Amino acid sequence: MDFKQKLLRASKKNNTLLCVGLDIDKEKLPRFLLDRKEPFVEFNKAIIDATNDLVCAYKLNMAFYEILAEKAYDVLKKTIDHIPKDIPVILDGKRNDITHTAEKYAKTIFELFGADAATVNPYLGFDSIKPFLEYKEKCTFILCRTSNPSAREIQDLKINSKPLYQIIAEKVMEWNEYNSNCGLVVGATYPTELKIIRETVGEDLPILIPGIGKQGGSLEKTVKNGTNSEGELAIINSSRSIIYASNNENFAKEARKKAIFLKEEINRYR
Ligand code: NUP
Repeated sequence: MDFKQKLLRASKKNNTLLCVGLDIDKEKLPRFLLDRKEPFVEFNKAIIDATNDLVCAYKLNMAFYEILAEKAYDVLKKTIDHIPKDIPVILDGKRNDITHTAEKYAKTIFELFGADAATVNPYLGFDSIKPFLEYKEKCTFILCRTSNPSAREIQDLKINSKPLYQIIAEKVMEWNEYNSNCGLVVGATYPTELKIIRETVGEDLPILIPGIGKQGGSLEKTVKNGTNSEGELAIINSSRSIIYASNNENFAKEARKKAIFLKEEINRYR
């Protein structure tokens, strides 16, 4: 089963477009967990157990793991191993390079960690992304319009009167013919651009959409502009507002409540 099939199955089974972001952070973790032997693994397992019937995917940003130094890969691997096998895992590293280096990044993400999807940067062009696309059953999400305030600085630059982010979307459609395993990353904080991008790429491309919750993206516009005509293939990520809903003993229960709320809000607009 390839990524898109796995995503659509999980999404249908749980009736959801919600992706929970497991961005662990010592500063935000419930204090009482810090005395435990494996606080981060324990935290992630509790969040996964409390939310896996509400999500279509989990996303782990590598930054929050690598900062754990020698424990990083252990926590990352144990977390991924705990995620039910029918739910896709996106490893968000935005890392690619010249071909022979990119091959190592792709191998680490897809083989060592067994993730179902990765995020990469389009700036280096096709040969930096091709090693990821060689994994035919996996998905490679290419940054198109990021959610941060300075995104306009580069991504709105016009070439022959077309903004760069739109050119990237068109380019990815060319790259995608290789194996049909590309997706795009588009921030919820830019709903107008999200609409243009969905129109540009059509019905079949999954779009990973971070930026709701703490970053302030509109949920209604995200759903309406980011899904295809069947209300599918938008993966709407929320990290901090779900996993840090509470930092008490009841943190997992509160995360579940927040995830239910977001899942239902999203479904209202589908
Ligand atoms: O454009 C992007 N914006 C963004 O926030 C691309 C991303 N990959 N992200 C990531 O999504 C970000 O690094 C973090 O892991 C997550 C958003 O987290 P939160 O704002 O929901 O807490």
